[in-house]
Amino acid sequence: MQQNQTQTQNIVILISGRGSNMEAIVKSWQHQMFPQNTKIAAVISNNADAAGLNFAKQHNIATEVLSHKNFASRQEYDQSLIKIIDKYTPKLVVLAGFMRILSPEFVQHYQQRLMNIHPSLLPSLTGLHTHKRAIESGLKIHGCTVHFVTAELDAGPIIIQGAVPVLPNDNEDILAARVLKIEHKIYSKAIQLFLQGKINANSDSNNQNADEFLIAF
Ligand code: NHR
Ligand code: GAR
Repeated sequence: MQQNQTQTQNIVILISGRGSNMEAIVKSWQHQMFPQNTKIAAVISNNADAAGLNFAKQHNIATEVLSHKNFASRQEYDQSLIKIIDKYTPKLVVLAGFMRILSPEFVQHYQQRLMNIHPSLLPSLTGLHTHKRAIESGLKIHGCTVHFVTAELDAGPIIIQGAVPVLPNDNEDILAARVLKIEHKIYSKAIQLFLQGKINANSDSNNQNADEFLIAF
């Protein structure tokens, strides 16, 4: 037990592009928002051109690229991805703008320790192009959700949500930027709660932290 408490809690972050959520998490780590024994062990991308890889390198975080284009099936890709991720013995795997749907086998392997951020107030607006759809459907409130990942897309247990208004002159980009600012806050908060042992993927007791679970701006 003693050993468990002092053992490093490794985080592996998966990205596909810009990586601004990953940056926000790295900055939170540098500002010691997470328990002392936390380490951001690696940033992994399916896309060699992901801008976020440069930021990770500059911060001396290990980076890896595994392109899905070289694989015949999703299952084979996911098995190779698992091998790379597991080199870093993660306590938590974080999807931060990772744009590949993950197979049930992958999700099972990281059961209870796989998180995603989705740019909508789930269960509304699952899938892609959420900001456009929020505007088109006339929503007045929109936002983002951190959830544990299950095999069913965007349907795993919700950890924390942040809400923003949709304003009359919004377009997709303006709204996306307003939501993104909140994403950067709630993702670190969710990771903090998890690494502090305050939440898990199958507990109603998550609600005991309810005041920390909804952030509105
Ligand atoms: N995997 C599972 N099993 N469950 C979830 O909830 C997942 C997931 C993988 C990624 C992030 C996600 C989101 O929050 C996520 C959640 C990509 C797609 C997608 O359609 C959908 C949802 C999410 C990420 N991807 C296409 C694909 O064929 C590729 C699109 C592209 O390359 O631009 O994988 O919304
Ligand atoms: C974020 O808005 C994230 O919520 C969204 O992509 C953006 C990635 O930005 N994720 C999805 O749409 C998942 N389907 P980032 O690379 O700057 O973190």
